[in-house]
Amino acid sequence: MKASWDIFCTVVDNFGDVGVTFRLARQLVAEHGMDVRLWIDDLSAFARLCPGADAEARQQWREGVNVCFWPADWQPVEPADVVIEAFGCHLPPAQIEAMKARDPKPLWLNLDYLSAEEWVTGCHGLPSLQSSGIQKFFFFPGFRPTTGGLLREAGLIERRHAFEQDPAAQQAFLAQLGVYPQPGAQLISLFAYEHAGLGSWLDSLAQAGQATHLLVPEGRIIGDVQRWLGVQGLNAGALHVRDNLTIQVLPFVRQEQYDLLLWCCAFNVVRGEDSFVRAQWAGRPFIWHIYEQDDDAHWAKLDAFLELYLAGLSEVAGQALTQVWRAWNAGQDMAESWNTLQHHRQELAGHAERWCLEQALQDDLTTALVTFYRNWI
Ligand code: TRH
Repeated sequence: MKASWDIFCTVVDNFGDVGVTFRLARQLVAEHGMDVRLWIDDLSAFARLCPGADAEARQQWREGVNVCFWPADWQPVEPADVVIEAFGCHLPPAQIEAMKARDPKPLWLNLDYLSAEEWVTGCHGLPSLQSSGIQKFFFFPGFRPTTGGLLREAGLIERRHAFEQDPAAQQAFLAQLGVYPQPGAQLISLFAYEHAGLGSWLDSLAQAGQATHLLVPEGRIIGDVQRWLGVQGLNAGALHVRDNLTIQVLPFVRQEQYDLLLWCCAFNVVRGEDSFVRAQWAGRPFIWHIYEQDDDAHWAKLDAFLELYLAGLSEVAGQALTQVWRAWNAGQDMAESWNTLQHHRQELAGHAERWCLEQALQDDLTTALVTFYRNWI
């Protein structure tokens, strides 16, 4: 059943807000045949994620999605069948009036941030009556069956498995990025926020017995990398070798290519929300650099995820991973926790794949949204 969808996205900062909503919009179109308008208030973030996009256009079609600029001086438009406000962004009051006037009323959903906290299961899918007289439903992504699940495109895990079986495809992808690792070097990707202890981690990698080729997409961590290297102006393409560590800066690639990058690496450092989920679909051990919240609420989120994720790991491996994640997120020295973690890499690798397959048994978030709409009408 075809329906029209409006997704509203405010770019708070970085790429997560637009990354999640564009991924969702594309999947609604490609896999469910929906008509989707994606309203974004800052198209410059979108243009980074979607090369070729026009940061000035009021309206443009991208991968089947009608991408529209959401201006501050909003003029109401005919509302779609389903209206999603992403991450608690506030719909323009005039648009809410238009929704009120529509017959039939649209389904109004607030798509929340991802959290593994238990309270989410009790709130997922709950309605709340708004002063406009329309109900708004709260939709929570999550890791438990009683939540909305995670964004996952159809066939994603199968595509990853095929890529893993195809060294030529891996080499060709890396060559496209100008990456030619030494035989035997482990690949690690680093997409993180600023980290005061980063130098200690780079020291550990440089002094390790095994060679590491570290791939760093251009972004907020570059300043810390520069400081450690004692250089300035690191740009995409830069390559520096210190002892057993090669550091290479990569351009920001499109979302599909970022997946391939994660799949090529033995270990990934990710952040925010969307790259955090992609690292899990990559089935590799990873560090999550969580988005820091003013009231320190992120620590409860980190611990809630670890509690779920560590189930099935040996106690020592679980402790080692917890220490690495906590030290990273506190900006602390990484040497001791990282070196301890190396004893558990094999166990962590098996566990990451099992976790991925287990999570993939659940309906993906987009399917869950479509099902919610079908059950609502
Ligand atoms: O960029 P993030 O830190 O985004 C966010 C925002 O800060 C947001 O306000 C906050 O709410 C949220 O985190 C928790 O991290 P995230 O979510 O991982 O988004 C990054 C996106 O960029 C993701 O869609 C993957 C994509 N990406 C690429 O497409 N190419 C790349 O080369 C890289 C490194 C990332």
